[in-house]
Amino acid sequence: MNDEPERISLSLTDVRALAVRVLEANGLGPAHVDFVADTILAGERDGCAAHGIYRLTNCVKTLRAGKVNPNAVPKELSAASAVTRIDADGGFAQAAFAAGLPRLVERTRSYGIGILAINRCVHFAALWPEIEAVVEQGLVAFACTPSHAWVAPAGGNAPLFGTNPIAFGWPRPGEHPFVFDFATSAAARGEIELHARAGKPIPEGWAIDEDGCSTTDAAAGLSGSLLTFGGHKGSALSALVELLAGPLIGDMTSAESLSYDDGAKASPFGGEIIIAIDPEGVLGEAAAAHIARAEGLFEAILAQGARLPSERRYASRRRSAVEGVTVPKQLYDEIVSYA
Ligand code: NDP
Ligand code: PYC
Repeated sequence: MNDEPERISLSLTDVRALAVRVLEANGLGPAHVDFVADTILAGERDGCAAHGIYRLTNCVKTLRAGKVNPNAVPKELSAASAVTRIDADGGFAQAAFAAGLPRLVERTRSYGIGILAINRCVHFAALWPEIEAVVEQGLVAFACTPSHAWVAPAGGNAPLFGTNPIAFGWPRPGEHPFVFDFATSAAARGEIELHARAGKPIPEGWAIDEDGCSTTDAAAGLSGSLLTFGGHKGSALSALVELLAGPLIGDMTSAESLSYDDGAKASPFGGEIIIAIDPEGVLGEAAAAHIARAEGLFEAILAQGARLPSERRYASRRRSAVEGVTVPKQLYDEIVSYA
């Protein structure tokens, strides 16, 4: 007997149209709908189940709880250095990123390095869309954002850190960029939520229950604490995310974001930092030769039979452009009911 849940097929056009319908029905303003729908589409298209149409459930919860400004107007706060600061006005992060990107690129080309600090935004998504947009300009990119306090520090037993993703991108001539993007928890919370929905156990090492005991029960892990990846190493990186995208840019930590949430279970609220580096700003005319030389590193990784991060995602992107995607019918029906 096949106990896998029923799935339905959707074209990418269907996915985007569904996202637009749900977002509009829940009051998201016209200046934001396309940005958010594109992010939902990109996640589903690239096979990121926890950050595709499933995210519409969080977007709707956040809109209905009044924890996002549906008509936010991002504003530039500073204009005179390598640092671009955008106040997202309490809106979803996508419009604020779009508002800041041209300035980030211009400043990075002028100074060799640039920072885009986005304040007061709701970030519900993966970071690789931001990374890809920066790397498309020939720049090296790093990004991170805190989330809600769901993760215990290594050696601790109660939630303090967010799932705190870090992402990095490197331009590759004639190839998709080298991009990695991962939570500093052993797995993203969205991934564990999907296990809980499907009634599937999670691997040991992802979470502890409310009593601090190791658990493979996804629901018990969600109400307890998630764990960092790599023990003290992931824990330190998670602290780095809290600091760089929190106090350094004058914004909230994950604990402050959860407190601001006040039980609404909305998406995290706070800051995101994106750092861009122009290889030409570092090396001048020699940059192209060194970027080409970096290809040897990727070839050596592949020569061992290992794969590059994002390879699975790019393959999914190619496949879904032809075949569309399949999503669990129960999730699809739930999302349709929000429209
Ligand atoms: P994964 O552990 O699934 O993957 C993380 C990265 O590792 C991806 O770049 C992935 O590439 C790569 N990778 C996975 N397996 C291999 C392998 N065998 N060899 C080489 N590379 C590999 O991600 P997480 O669960 O940690 O995070 C998922 C998403 O959740 C991220 O996009 C993150 O931004 C998002 N997130 C967002 C948060 C927010 O607050 N906005 C909070 C937490 C997470 P590939 O995709 O090709 O498999
Ligand atoms: O999966 O941990 C997560 C997450 C938090 C915000 C967006 N995704």
